[in-house]
Amino acid sequence: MNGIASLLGPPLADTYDPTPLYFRVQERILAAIETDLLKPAEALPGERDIAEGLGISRVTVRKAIAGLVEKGLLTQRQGSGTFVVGRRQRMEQRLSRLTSFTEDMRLRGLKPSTHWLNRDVSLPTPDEAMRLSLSPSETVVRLKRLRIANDVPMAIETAVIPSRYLPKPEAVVASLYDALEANGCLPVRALQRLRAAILTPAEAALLEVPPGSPALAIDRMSYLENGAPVEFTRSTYRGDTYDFVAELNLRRE
Ligand code: 16G
Repeated sequence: MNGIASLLGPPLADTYDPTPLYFRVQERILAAIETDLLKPAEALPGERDIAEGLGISRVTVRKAIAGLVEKGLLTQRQGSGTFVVGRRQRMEQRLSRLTSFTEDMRLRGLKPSTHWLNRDVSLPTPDEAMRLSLSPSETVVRLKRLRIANDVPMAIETAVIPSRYLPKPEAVVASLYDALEANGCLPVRALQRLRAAILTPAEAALLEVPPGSPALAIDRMSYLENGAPVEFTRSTYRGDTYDFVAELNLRRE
Protein backbone atom coordinates (compact mmCIF):
# COMPACT_ATOMS: atom_id res chain seq x y z
CA MET A 1 0.00 0.00 0.00
CA ASN A 2 1.44 3.43 -0.80
CA GLY A 3 1.39 6.33 1.67
CA ILE A 4 -1.72 8.02 0.28
CA ALA A 5 -3.70 4.79 0.17
CA SER A 6 -3.02 4.09 3.84
CA LEU A 7 -3.93 7.68 4.71
CA LEU A 8 -6.86 8.49 2.40
CA GLY A 9 -7.94 5.08 1.12
CA PRO A 10 -8.14 3.57 -2.39
CA PRO A 11 -8.70 5.51 -5.68
CA LEU A 12 -12.06 7.26 -5.96
CA ALA A 13 -12.80 7.76 -9.61
CA ASP A 14 -14.23 4.44 -10.81
CA THR A 15 -17.23 4.05 -8.51
CA TYR A 16 -20.88 4.87 -9.28
CA ASP A 17 -21.37 7.19 -6.32
CA PRO A 18 -23.29 10.32 -7.51
CA THR A 19 -21.77 12.50 -4.72
CA PRO A 20 -19.48 15.20 -6.20
CA LEU A 21 -15.86 14.04 -6.27
CA TYR A 22 -14.46 17.01 -4.38
CA PHE A 23 -16.89 16.29 -1.56
CA ARG A 24 -15.78 12.65 -1.41
CA VAL A 25 -12.16 13.82 -1.22
CA GLN A 26 -13.15 16.09 1.68
CA GLU A 27 -14.84 13.17 3.44
CA ARG A 28 -11.64 11.09 3.03
CA ILE A 29 -9.49 13.89 4.46
CA LEU A 30 -11.93 14.46 7.35
CA ALA A 31 -12.02 10.72 8.10
CA ALA A 32 -8.20 10.70 8.29
CA ILE A 33 -8.36 13.63 10.71
CA GLU A 34 -11.12 12.08 12.80
CA THR A 35 -9.27 8.78 13.13
CA ASP A 36 -6.03 10.59 14.05
CA LEU A 37 -4.18 9.41 10.93
CA LEU A 38 -3.71 13.13 10.35
CA LYS A 39 -3.17 15.08 13.55
CA PRO A 40 -3.58 18.81 14.22
CA ALA A 41 -0.63 20.83 12.85
CA GLU A 42 0.41 17.89 10.63
CA ALA A 43 0.98 18.58 6.92
CA LEU A 44 -1.33 17.16 4.28
CA PRO A 45 0.42 15.25 1.46
CA GLY A 46 1.05 17.34 -1.65
CA GLU A 47 -1.76 18.08 -4.07
CA ARG A 48 -0.14 16.00 -6.83
CA ASP A 49 0.36 12.98 -4.56
CA ILE A 50 -3.27 13.10 -3.41
CA ALA A 51 -4.47 13.44 -7.03
CA GLU A 52 -2.38 10.46 -8.15
CA GLY A 53 -3.22 8.34 -5.12
CA LEU A 54 -6.97 8.88 -5.47
CA GLY A 55 -6.93 8.77 -9.29
CA ILE A 56 -8.50 12.22 -9.72
CA SER A 57 -7.48 15.59 -11.14
CA ARG A 58 -5.46 18.16 -9.22
CA VAL A 59 -8.28 20.65 -9.83
CA THR A 60 -10.62 18.44 -7.78
CA VAL A 61 -8.06 18.10 -4.98
CA ARG A 62 -7.59 21.88 -4.97
CA LYS A 63 -11.35 22.44 -4.74
CA ALA A 64 -11.67 19.94 -1.88
CA ILE A 65 -8.82 21.54 0.05
CA ALA A 66 -10.10 25.07 -0.57
CA GLY A 67 -13.48 24.08 0.91
CA LEU A 68 -11.87 22.68 4.06
CA VAL A 69 -9.65 25.77 4.37
CA GLU A 70 -12.77 27.92 4.14
CA LYS A 71 -14.41 25.88 6.92
CA GLY A 72 -11.33 26.41 9.08
CA LEU A 73 -10.39 22.71 9.23
CA LEU A 74 -7.20 23.11 7.16
CA THR A 75 -4.87 26.05 6.74
CA GLN A 76 -2.51 26.91 3.92
CA ARG A 77 0.86 28.54 4.47
CA GLN A 78 2.47 30.12 1.47
CA GLY A 79 5.36 28.00 0.26
CA SER A 80 5.14 25.37 3.00
CA GLY A 81 1.90 23.50 2.29
CA THR A 82 -1.45 22.65 3.84
CA PHE A 83 -1.86 21.79 7.50
CA VAL A 84 -4.53 20.28 9.70
CA VAL A 85 -6.15 22.78 12.05
CA GLY A 86 -8.60 20.59 13.91
CA ARG A 87 -11.47 18.17 13.76
CA ARG A 88 -14.94 18.73 12.43
CA GLN A 89 -17.03 19.15 15.54
CA ARG A 90 -20.08 17.04 15.96
CA MET A 91 -22.49 18.76 18.27
CA GLU A 92 -24.53 17.08 20.91
CA GLN A 93 -27.92 18.20 22.07
CA ARG A 94 -29.16 16.67 25.30
CA LEU A 95 -32.71 15.58 24.84
CA SER A 96 -33.56 16.13 28.48
CA ARG A 97 -33.07 19.95 28.56
CA LEU A 98 -35.29 22.45 26.86
CA THR A 99 -32.93 24.94 25.21
CA SER A 100 -33.15 27.32 22.30
CA PHE A 101 -30.74 27.19 19.37
CA THR A 102 -29.19 30.48 20.49
CA GLU A 103 -28.62 29.28 24.04
CA ASP A 104 -27.39 25.91 22.85
CA MET A 105 -24.73 27.43 20.60
CA ARG A 106 -23.62 29.99 23.19
CA LEU A 107 -23.18 27.23 25.77
CA ARG A 108 -20.71 25.63 23.35
CA GLY A 109 -18.83 28.88 22.82
CA LEU A 110 -20.10 29.17 19.23
CA LYS A 111 -21.54 32.27 17.62
CA PRO A 112 -25.17 31.72 16.58
CA SER A 113 -26.57 33.66 13.66
CA THR A 114 -29.66 33.51 11.48
CA HIS A 115 -30.44 33.95 7.84
CA TRP A 116 -34.11 34.81 7.51
CA LEU A 117 -36.01 32.87 4.86
CA ASN A 118 -39.53 33.99 5.68
CA ARG A 119 -41.54 35.77 8.38
CA ASP A 120 -45.28 36.18 8.02
CA VAL A 121 -48.60 36.17 9.79
CA SER A 122 -51.25 33.90 8.29
CA LEU A 123 -54.00 31.44 9.05
CA PRO A 124 -52.93 28.04 10.36
CA THR A 125 -53.18 24.94 8.22
CA PRO A 126 -55.73 22.44 9.61
CA ASP A 127 -52.81 20.39 10.96
CA GLU A 128 -51.24 23.40 12.71
CA ALA A 129 -54.63 24.48 14.11
CA MET A 130 -55.09 21.03 15.58
CA ARG A 131 -51.58 20.81 17.04
CA LEU A 132 -51.74 24.31 18.53
CA SER A 133 -55.39 24.00 19.69
CA LEU A 134 -56.43 27.03 17.62
CA SER A 135 -59.72 27.99 16.09
CA PRO A 136 -59.32 28.11 12.28
CA SER A 137 -59.70 31.94 12.32
CA GLU A 138 -56.89 32.58 14.82
CA THR A 139 -53.68 33.65 13.08
CA VAL A 140 -50.17 32.28 13.54
CA VAL A 141 -46.71 33.74 13.06
CA ARG A 142 -44.56 31.64 10.75
CA LEU A 143 -40.78 32.06 11.03
CA LYS A 144 -38.53 30.25 8.58
CA ARG A 145 -34.84 30.56 9.37
CA LEU A 146 -31.50 29.09 8.44
CA ARG A 147 -29.70 28.57 11.76
CA ILE A 148 -25.95 29.07 11.64
CA ALA A 149 -23.14 28.33 14.13
CA ASN A 150 -19.79 30.05 13.58
CA ASP A 151 -20.68 30.59 9.91
CA VAL A 152 -21.57 26.90 9.37
CA PRO A 153 -25.23 26.35 8.42
CA MET A 154 -26.68 23.80 10.85
CA ALA A 155 -30.46 23.64 10.39
CA ILE A 156 -33.48 24.99 8.57
CA GLU A 157 -36.30 25.75 10.99
CA THR A 158 -39.90 26.72 10.52
CA ALA A 159 -41.54 27.79 13.77
CA VAL A 160 -45.30 28.31 13.98
CA ILE A 161 -46.47 30.37 16.97
CA PRO A 162 -50.04 31.49 17.76
CA SER A 163 -50.13 35.27 17.17
CA ARG A 164 -51.50 35.87 20.65
CA TYR A 165 -48.13 34.80 22.11
CA LEU A 166 -46.10 36.82 19.60
CA PRO A 167 -48.19 39.86 18.60
CA LYS A 168 -45.14 41.55 17.06
CA PRO A 169 -43.27 39.04 14.86
CA GLU A 170 -40.55 41.65 14.24
CA ALA A 171 -39.69 41.36 17.95
CA VAL A 172 -37.82 38.16 17.05
CA VAL A 173 -34.32 39.39 16.28
CA ALA A 174 -31.77 36.75 17.25
CA SER A 175 -33.85 34.41 19.39
CA LEU A 176 -37.49 33.34 19.28
CA TYR A 177 -37.31 32.15 22.89
CA ASP A 178 -35.97 35.55 24.01
CA ALA A 179 -38.96 37.21 22.33
CA LEU A 180 -41.38 34.72 23.91
CA GLU A 181 -39.76 35.24 27.32
CA ALA A 182 -40.16 39.01 26.98
CA ASN A 183 -43.90 38.38 26.46
CA GLY A 184 -44.05 36.05 29.47
CA CYS A 185 -44.64 33.04 27.22
CA LEU A 186 -41.43 31.03 27.44
CA PRO A 187 -42.17 27.33 26.96
CA VAL A 188 -41.38 25.14 29.96
CA ARG A 189 -41.97 21.71 28.45
CA ALA A 190 -41.58 20.23 24.98
CA LEU A 191 -42.09 17.02 23.08
CA GLN A 192 -39.70 16.25 20.26
CA ARG A 193 -40.04 13.72 17.48
CA LEU A 194 -36.93 12.84 15.49
CA ARG A 195 -36.69 10.95 12.23
CA ALA A 196 -34.14 10.36 9.49
CA ALA A 197 -34.62 12.32 6.25
CA ILE A 198 -32.93 13.03 2.94
CA LEU A 199 -32.31 16.67 2.03
CA THR A 200 -34.05 18.07 -1.03
CA PRO A 201 -31.78 19.91 -3.50
CA ALA A 202 -33.03 23.28 -2.16
CA GLU A 203 -32.40 22.32 1.48
CA ALA A 204 -28.98 20.87 0.61
CA ALA A 205 -28.01 24.13 -1.11
CA LEU A 206 -28.97 26.14 1.99
CA LEU A 207 -27.08 23.76 4.28
CA GLU A 208 -24.09 23.67 1.89
CA VAL A 209 -23.99 19.89 1.49
CA PRO A 210 -24.55 17.73 -1.63
CA PRO A 211 -28.18 17.09 -2.62
CA GLY A 212 -29.47 13.83 -1.19
CA SER A 213 -27.36 14.12 1.97
CA PRO A 214 -28.85 12.65 5.13
CA ALA A 215 -30.57 14.86 7.68
CA LEU A 216 -32.45 14.71 10.96
CA ALA A 217 -36.00 16.01 10.81
CA ILE A 218 -37.24 17.16 14.21
CA ASP A 219 -40.70 18.33 15.24
CA ARG A 220 -40.87 20.19 18.54
CA MET A 221 -44.16 20.94 20.29
CA SER A 222 -43.61 23.27 23.23
CA TYR A 223 -46.00 24.10 26.03
CA LEU A 224 -46.51 26.83 28.61
CA GLU A 225 -46.74 26.19 32.33
CA ASN A 226 -50.55 25.97 32.03
CA GLY A 227 -50.23 23.26 29.36
CA ALA A 228 -51.21 25.47 26.39
CA PRO A 229 -49.21 24.72 23.21
CA VAL A 230 -47.02 27.71 22.30
CA GLU A 231 -44.79 26.44 19.49
CA PHE A 232 -44.79 23.92 16.69
CA THR A 233 -41.38 23.90 15.01
CA ARG A 234 -40.09 21.71 12.22
CA SER A 235 -36.30 21.61 12.00
CA THR A 236 -34.08 19.93 9.47
CA TYR A 237 -30.60 19.43 10.87
CA ARG A 238 -27.57 18.42 8.83
CA GLY A 239 -26.91 14.76 9.54
CA ASP A 240 -23.14 15.18 9.56
CA THR A 241 -22.82 17.65 12.41
CA TYR A 242 -25.39 16.89 15.06
CA ASP A 243 -25.87 14.12 17.63
CA PHE A 244 -28.97 14.05 19.80
CA VAL A 245 -28.20 12.41 23.10
CA ALA A 246 -30.87 10.99 25.40
CA GLU A 247 -30.21 10.05 28.99
CA LEU A 248 -32.01 6.90 30.06
CA ASN A 249 -32.73 5.97 33.65
CA LEU A 250 -33.83 2.62 34.92
CA ARG A 251 -36.77 3.23 37.20
CA ARG A 252 -37.36 0.44 39.65
CA GLU A 253 -41.01 0.58 40.73
C1 16G B 1 -34.34 25.06 18.80
C2 16G B 1 -35.64 24.27 18.78
C3 16G B 1 -36.76 25.06 18.15
C4 16G B 1 -36.87 26.44 18.76
C5 16G B 1 -35.56 27.16 18.65
C6 16G B 1 -35.58 28.52 19.31
C7 16G B 1 -34.70 22.02 18.35
C8 16G B 1 -34.80 20.77 17.58
N1 16G B 1 -35.55 23.01 18.06
O1 16G B 1 -33.77 25.14 17.55
O2 16G B 1 -37.96 24.36 18.38
O3 16G B 1 -37.86 27.20 18.08
O4 16G B 1 -34.55 26.38 19.30
O5 16G B 1 -34.31 29.07 19.13
O6 16G B 1 -33.86 22.11 19.21
P1 16G B 1 -34.03 30.62 19.22
O7 16G B 1 -34.57 31.09 20.53
O8 16G B 1 -32.55 30.73 19.12
O9 16G B 1 -34.73 31.30 18.07
